Amino acid sequence: MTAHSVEDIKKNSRALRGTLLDSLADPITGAIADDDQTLIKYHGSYQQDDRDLREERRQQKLEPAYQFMIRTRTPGGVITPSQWLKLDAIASTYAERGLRITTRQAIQFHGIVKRELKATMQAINAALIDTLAACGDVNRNVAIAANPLQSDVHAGVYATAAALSEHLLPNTRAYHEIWLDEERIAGTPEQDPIYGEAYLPRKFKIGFAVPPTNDVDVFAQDLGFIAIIENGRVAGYNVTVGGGMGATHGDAETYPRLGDVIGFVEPQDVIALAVAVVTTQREWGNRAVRKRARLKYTIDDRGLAAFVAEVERRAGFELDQARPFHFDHNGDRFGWVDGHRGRAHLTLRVLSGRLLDGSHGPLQTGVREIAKLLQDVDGAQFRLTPNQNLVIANVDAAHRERVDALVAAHGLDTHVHATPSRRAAVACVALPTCGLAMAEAERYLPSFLDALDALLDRHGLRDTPIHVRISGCPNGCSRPYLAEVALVGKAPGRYALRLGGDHRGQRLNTTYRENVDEAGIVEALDPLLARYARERLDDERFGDFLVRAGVIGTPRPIAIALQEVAA
Ligand code: SRM
Ligand code: SF4
Repeated sequence: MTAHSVEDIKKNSRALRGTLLDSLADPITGAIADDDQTLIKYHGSYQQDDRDLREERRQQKLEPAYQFMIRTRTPGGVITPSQWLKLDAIASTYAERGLRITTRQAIQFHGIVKRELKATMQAINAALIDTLAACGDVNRNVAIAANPLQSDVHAGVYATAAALSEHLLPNTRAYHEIWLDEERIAGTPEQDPIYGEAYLPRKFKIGFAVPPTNDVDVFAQDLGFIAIIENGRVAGYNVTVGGGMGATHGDAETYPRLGDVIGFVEPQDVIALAVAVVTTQREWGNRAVRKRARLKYTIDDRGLAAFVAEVERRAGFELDQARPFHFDHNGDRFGWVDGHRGRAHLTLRVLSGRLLDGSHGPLQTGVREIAKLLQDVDGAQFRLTPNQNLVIANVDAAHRERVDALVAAHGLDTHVHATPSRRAAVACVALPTCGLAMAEAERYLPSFLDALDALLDRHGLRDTPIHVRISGCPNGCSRPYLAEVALVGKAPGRYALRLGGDHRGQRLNTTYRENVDEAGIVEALDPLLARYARERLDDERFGDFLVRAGVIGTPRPIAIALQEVAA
């Protein structure tokens, strides 16, 4: 529990400084002061404790095993091989459990102790990557279609999105003073023209999708941009607002929501439009009730038409009519894809995004070796995907075979032999680090997938892709409400089973069983998969079948206006 309300902490923080310097210097405890626990999020870090050790330490009358998670700000998850080598060294020196690719294309380091926090931050910055605004009530890491750079289209979308990410950074030197030893300037703290002194009412997320792939789950973003490609160039973007996943079990006031398509902007208007949306949410968002403070609730409380009118007033222009688009899936495409100018891109499967040497193979070492191989190859890139996978992008012909050899030698080739469902599955971090986890997710995924594979085998569905996502609580960090089959943690070993998402990220699933263990999940899925195997239409996906067959009742409608513009 923090001593003050989040709103007070933000307002009194002196542009995110708080007493962080004192907290870090305090040798008595591995923790930082309560209010600073809120503020450090804006610097890209969370105070956590190892929950596996909680009870043991309590019995020993020791304080919890305090440690910190650090999250990078890496728009679109783009990292050079040289930067990767630095991040890899940081993981080995300061963190536990390797490098963790997140569902928003960042790297998370877990298990950093307070006395090494500053050195870790400095090492990240020495790799020319920062962590500012990776968490907190500000715009977070901008998610960008991770499709390999097949064309100049992707490069253009990336440039627009990266510029927006920079534009929406909080205006403060606090980060540089606290972590990078920049000299402190006396006097009044900086004014922030976009965020003001109280920042946003809640976190804010932006994603750029490039059809036909919806890997960023654009309808789960507070603000989404869907690239409209005409004559081989980005003509502009359809704009979506009001997506979000988080909910609380048993509280109808909170719910996942799909974004609404509200119109079209040209590329040069993206930043002005985004600033108008952000500042409208800053003024209109619910600061009294934090669990109702996301943009999705602002829109539902005020009405979409009023919200759009205010955004247009602030932007100084009207949105054009949305243009047709079509998504065919929200997953990743694995293996090699040829790009332009003789370059190729390889998407690797990384189970739950965790790159660590261990029972799944020397995965961290393998990626390190690939980074060493490619560090001098002009334009070679690593890209983290929003499904927690890794793209080795822009590989020249001379290096392809050697990349393949390293992939095979280090067990990074699961995309070759895993079932389609195993390749597409996503799980959030959950235990032992997430303070909000009610059940396992990342650590449960491998054994749940074994159970699922056995079920699929029984019904001859081994090669049929079914999108599975697990979250350890209803906050929905794996975006489970969009999956065909989702487990949402309720208690240790128990989940809400939700069914009927559409594999394109355009339809929310619904609860099928409220509170079941693995046996209950298997029992529920078994007859449905049997029916699906018998009755499905050609190429019909499991989620679509469940809706057509009336198994899961009427799902929430797909996003307003999507019906009219989806091609
Ligand atoms: Fe998340 C909070 C992990 C993507 C919705 N999320 C957390 C915290 C920081 C727990 C906490 O507040 O103490 C988790 C840290 C766990 C740990 O030990 O590392 C956490 N969220 C993650 C990551 C690492 C999940 C993953 O396995 O990859 C993702 C990091 C993204 C990033 O790089 O920025 C992550 N979180 C998401 C997403 C998906 C997305 O953004 O596309 C969502 C759903 C979309 C949304 O925001 O609506 C999401 N996280 C939440 C929420 C619920 C917010 C809400 O509106 O109710 C919380 C809790 C909160 O904010 O109070 C939360
Ligand atoms: Fe933690 Fe819940 Fe997010 Fe999973 S969904 S990382 S358990 S907050």
